[in-house]
Amino acid sequence: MMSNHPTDKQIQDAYRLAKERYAMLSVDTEQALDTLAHTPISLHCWQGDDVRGFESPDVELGGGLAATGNYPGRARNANELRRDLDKAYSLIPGTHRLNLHSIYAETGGQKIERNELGPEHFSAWIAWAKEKGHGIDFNPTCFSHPMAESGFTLSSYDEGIRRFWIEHCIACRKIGEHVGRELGTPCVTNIWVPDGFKDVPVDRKTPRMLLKDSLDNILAEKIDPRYNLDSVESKLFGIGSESYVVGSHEFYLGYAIANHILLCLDSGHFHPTEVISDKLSSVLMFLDEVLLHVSRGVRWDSDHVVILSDELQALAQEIVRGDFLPRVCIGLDFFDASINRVAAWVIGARNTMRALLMALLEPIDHLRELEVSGDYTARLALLEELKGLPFGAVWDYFCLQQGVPVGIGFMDEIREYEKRELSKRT
Ligand code: RNT
Ligand code: ZN
Repeated sequence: MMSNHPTDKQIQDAYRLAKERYAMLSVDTEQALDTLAHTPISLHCWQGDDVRGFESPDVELGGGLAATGNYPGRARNANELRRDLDKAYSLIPGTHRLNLHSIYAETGGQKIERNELGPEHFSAWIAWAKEKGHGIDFNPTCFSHPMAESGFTLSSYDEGIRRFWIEHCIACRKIGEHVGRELGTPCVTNIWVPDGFKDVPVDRKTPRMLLKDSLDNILAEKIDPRYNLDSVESKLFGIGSESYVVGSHEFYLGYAIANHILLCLDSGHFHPTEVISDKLSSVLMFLDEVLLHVSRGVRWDSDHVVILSDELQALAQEIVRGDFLPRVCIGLDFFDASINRVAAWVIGARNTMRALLMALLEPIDHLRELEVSGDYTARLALLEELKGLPFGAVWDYFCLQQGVPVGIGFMDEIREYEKRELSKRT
């Protein structure tokens, strides 16, 4: 009987042919794989537990976010979450980063207010990351908290509330600095706040002035960019903030440019037919670096698991064609509680890498020549032809080379892990 999975020899043979095929177009597959192997993806810890964190076992997700589904196996503590992440990383080729939220602090059962968090509350995460070779990125958590109940945090009309969240964000930057210093790779600390109105406001200006003032306070202290990089994430609307979001795209684009910080583009945070792929070459004209939250909205900012869609490919193409890889920090942001959560990470991360590989295998110089010379017929013909080239053989070989399961083989391990570990969590 034929085995379900290809043998190493089959993978190597297919790769050899694919390599020759790409070489005919002057595409160097070895170079593409080398670049891919050095491109980290920041895995968002919050897919593992439906954005709950460890502050309290009966926390309710706020900020207009929603993780729907009740698939068994959610991580209930830091050790479970790290174990799940270890499993996920072991099924994704390459070495990747971890994106942490402040609610994943380990305080030894003690209640520590968010504005009092310090690096010591993340020492286990840092030790684990050091051991496994992961960089860490960080996020203040300005939601799921009594002080965020009104729907406003950094732009609240209440000075006490504003102060609390300013202090929290300052604490987070310091944690980011510590993390970056410890791990020898800068930590991107990304600020997203849910602030906005359900119904049409009469004053769109004042909350934005307040947000700007809060950010100025948060960023007042300079931190060495070798350790911490600051980023701000915009949004169009959320549940409960359908009519107005203080931190809109224009607001943060302006803020990031004026203050030389990173802008975070989340693929789910724009109008349903608006895409972030087209924004990269514009914003990178004026910004040194951007952060991506690769996500997938379905009809709204629903944070579905990333699939190998046309838009994901367009995004990867823009990054690669523009030589932007060193200036784009790639992170994932989705939370699906209706499927195996470890598989969700693996599927989303592998798809993001597959899209990057497809982009790295383009004969970009030739395509550009066609465009510059005005031969749009040949450009279209070649672009369409490329879709049928054996990129899958190159991807399989990469997985083999990196020591992770080839193809759907990763699902065997997911099933085994579910049986051994996830199903025991009730
Ligand atoms: C919310 C933003 C934000 C969050 C995480 C949990 O709409 O996308 O990035 O998803 O901070
Ligand atoms: Zn996001």
